[in-house]
Amino acid sequence: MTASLLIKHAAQVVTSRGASAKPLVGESLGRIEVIDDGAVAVSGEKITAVGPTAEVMEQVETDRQTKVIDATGKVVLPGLVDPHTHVVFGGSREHELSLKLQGVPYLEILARGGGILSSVEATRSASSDQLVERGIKYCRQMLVQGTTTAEAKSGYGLSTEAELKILRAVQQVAKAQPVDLVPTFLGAHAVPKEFKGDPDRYLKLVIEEMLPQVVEGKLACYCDVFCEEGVFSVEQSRRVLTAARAAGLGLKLHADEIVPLGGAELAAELGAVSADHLLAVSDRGIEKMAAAGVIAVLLPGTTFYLREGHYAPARRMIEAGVPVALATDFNPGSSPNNNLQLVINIACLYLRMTPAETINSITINAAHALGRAALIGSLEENKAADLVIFDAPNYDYLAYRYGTNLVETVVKNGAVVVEGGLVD
Ligand code: IZC
Ligand code: ZN
Repeated sequence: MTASLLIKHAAQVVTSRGASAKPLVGESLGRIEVIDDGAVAVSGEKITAVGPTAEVMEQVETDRQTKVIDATGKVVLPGLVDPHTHVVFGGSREHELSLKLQGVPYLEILARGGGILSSVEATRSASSDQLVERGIKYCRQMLVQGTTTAEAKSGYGLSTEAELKILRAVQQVAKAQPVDLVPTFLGAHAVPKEFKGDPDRYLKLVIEEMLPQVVEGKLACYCDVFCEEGVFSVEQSRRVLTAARAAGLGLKLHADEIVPLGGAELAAELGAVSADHLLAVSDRGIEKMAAAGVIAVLLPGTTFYLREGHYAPARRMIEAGVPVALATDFNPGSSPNNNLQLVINIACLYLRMTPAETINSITINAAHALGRAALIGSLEENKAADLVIFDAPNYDYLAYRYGTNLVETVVKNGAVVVEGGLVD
């Protein structure tokens, strides 16, 4: 078949291939296939060949329509996958920075009606068009930084109408720009002010009114709960997730971020796809996640930004055989960052992960955390042609440099969508 796109002579093509059936665990997380002087051939939306340039050139035909990119001196990676974001929201929370610097804790800001609840006010009062416009802007920022697929949670509506408005906005944002979005219903993100002091009455609304409409409208693939002290307990989280599972949604959980409540154990018990955060995870929680194959989606950018002091025990989890993925947690409060390259830096420095481990964690393992590993997350034949060319001589360089966007070219479904670091 004639190639529509050929990328050749890359200093390194990093494939993350061979793990589409199951996420990488243990030592395999640190193994990464690197092809020197590598090439990737694309036909239409799919990858048709990956290998050394000389071999790929023998296999594929080109014609005058083939777009050829010489990637000499550059690194090619699978399109990055961000498996935990809250990308659709109204307003912003820069005013909380000074409170934070005065030492007011994150959960205290929330208890005072700020934090998530202030974003809820701003999201409720935003029009659907405003949410879509902002969502598109944030997705374009992600794209120029190398992200080609991201999760998108609701959770700043906290009423049936506003939660549906967000999830419909997610659908529209996904249609309007190249980043694919995987929607998650997070109606149980906080107790809204109308239900203050009565979380159970609010959860009844989430389960009996919101969830059926979300499922009926095919507006989400996953359901998530913010299981945290002062937000929702393990028992309350179980109630929401059990109902969501019965309704056919996959499960995720904000687990053991600040207080060790047993979220990891709950995620394992319910067969969740992922448990996210996990700074305070117990040894038992780690064991149960490993046994159940629950992916730990670690969000070290949030730990950095909240100055939580200690990071998730990534090394212990990797050694115990828990599959690990990394994400930005992009949101207006605890992580106003949507750049996965920065997450690589923080994960290497503070989670003590190797550069190879971090790359597998934002490609193939992140794709598993979104149930999309059959289609994306690695460079191999027949997968979607999602890839990124970095202006970097090798993949270690991505972990070494920080604070500069090294992305030069992004390809989504076979189309060049970012060129010379700029959106096409
Ligand atoms: O708006 O603070 N942790 N949800 C759970 C968040 C952080 C987002 C926010
Ligand atoms: Zn989150």
